[in-house]
Amino acid sequence: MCVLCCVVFDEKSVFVVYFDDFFCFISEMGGVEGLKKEQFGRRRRPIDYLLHFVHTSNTHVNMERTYIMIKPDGVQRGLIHKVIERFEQRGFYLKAMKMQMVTKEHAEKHYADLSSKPFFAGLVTYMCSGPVVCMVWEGKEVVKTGRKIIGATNPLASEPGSLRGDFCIEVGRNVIHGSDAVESAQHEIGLWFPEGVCEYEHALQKWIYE
Ligand code: DAT
Ligand code: MG
Repeated sequence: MCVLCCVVFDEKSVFVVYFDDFFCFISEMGGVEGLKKEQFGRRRRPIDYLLHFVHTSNTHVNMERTYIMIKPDGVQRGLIHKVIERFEQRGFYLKAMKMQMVTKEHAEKHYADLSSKPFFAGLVTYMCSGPVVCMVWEGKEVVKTGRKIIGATNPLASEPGSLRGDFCIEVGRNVIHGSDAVESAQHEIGLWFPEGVCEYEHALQKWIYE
């Protein structure tokens, strides 16, 4: 077996491609899960697989991930499907999802940057008042676009057509959370999904991205 090439997508993702007459292996180096290996049969030439991998890779340079959370009021009001629909129909990929109760400590960590605000205690109580639905969505500029889909913090200032603009009135019952920057998204995804997200091939990639 010999090394075909080494592809560096960003500082977190280095892929080494090995091949021989029979198989092509893609090894992800430095990932938390260790070696990720995929095996392909005789009929697929390694170079075809490499091109396919580059085109469909979820570590494509323009791809981002954001942390989206349906808050307890959104869950109780039956708005889970509305949130998923808006992100899914736009062409973003769902990478992780779970429902859970939130502990006070976890809510305080999530909103740590707001700890000095007078509404902080009420915000934490609200976040712990029922289950939330936690999600990771992926796509080109999904952080910024996700914020547009969600709308302004104060629902009364949110445009109709945004989730907050369509489904709520009060800032303290604004249905949904979305990361506000790529860095905060990375931090929040780590906080809510320490187990990692679901890595899979996106069948519609070439119909959504050129
Ligand atoms: P966003 O959720 O749009 O990112 P944020 O991060 O500034 O807004 O605040 C987090 C949450 O805190 C927000 O969704 C609702 C609550 N909040 C913000 N400002 C508030 C205020 N002035 N009074 C009451 N709750 C507020
Ligand atoms: Mg925020």
